[in-house]
Amino acid sequence: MTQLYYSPGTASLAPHFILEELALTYELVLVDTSKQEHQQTPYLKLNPLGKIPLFVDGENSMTESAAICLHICDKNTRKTPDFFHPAITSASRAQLYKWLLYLSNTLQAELVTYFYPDRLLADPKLAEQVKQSAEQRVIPMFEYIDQHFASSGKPYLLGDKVSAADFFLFMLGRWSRGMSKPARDYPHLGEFMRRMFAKKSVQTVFAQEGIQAPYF
Ligand SMILES: N[C@@H](CCC(=O)N[C@@H](CS)C(=O)NCC(=O)O)C(=O)O
Repeated sequence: MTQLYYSPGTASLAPHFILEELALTYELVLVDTSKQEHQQTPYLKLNPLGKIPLFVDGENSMTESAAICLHICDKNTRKTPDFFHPAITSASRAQLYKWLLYLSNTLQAELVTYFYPDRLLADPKLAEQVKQSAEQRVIPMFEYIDQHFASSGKPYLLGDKVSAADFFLFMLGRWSRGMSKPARDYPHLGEFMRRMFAKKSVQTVFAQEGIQAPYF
């Protein structure tokens, strides 16, 4: 059986959503960050980076949330008609790569700065300023995504069906909930957030991880 090492609400959320959406059998393993378990030897032996998530699939043990999402979909989506995992070399597959890499390289990276500004600084007094500037840089990213939904007129990033990129975006949009302009406040992106929140898989994952309101 596959195992997802998770901590509630973190970057493990996107693969967790997808495992549920695809109705797969998997084991959830809690890494208690409040006890610093991610920095202790038993977990570091599995994942020397000390980051969450970690996905174990037999002999294959892997990190990187977006890569885990792709791997799960590559192995499991052939018989799930409501979930869109485009064929390799198709135009939609290219768009899937584009969105997952844009989201993880650009938006996720900025959100990490927003949450951990002190890690960039020798002088912690500047942390609030760094956090606020990260928040400002997220605005044009959300505007770009909002505009994509406006111009495509489609409910999901790749069109009419949900894909891995949508679960990844929902996870990141949720992380913005404490910002002055969170994802939920953009007209089209906000609709997307509400659409994703209504999914049974998302509700199940929130319940499993003990996540409570405000959800996004
Ligand atoms: N690029 C990695 C980032 C993983 C990451 O930074 N995870 C955070 C949780 S969202 C973490 O482990 N934080 C604990 C720490 O940095 O001490 C991914 O997307 O999987």
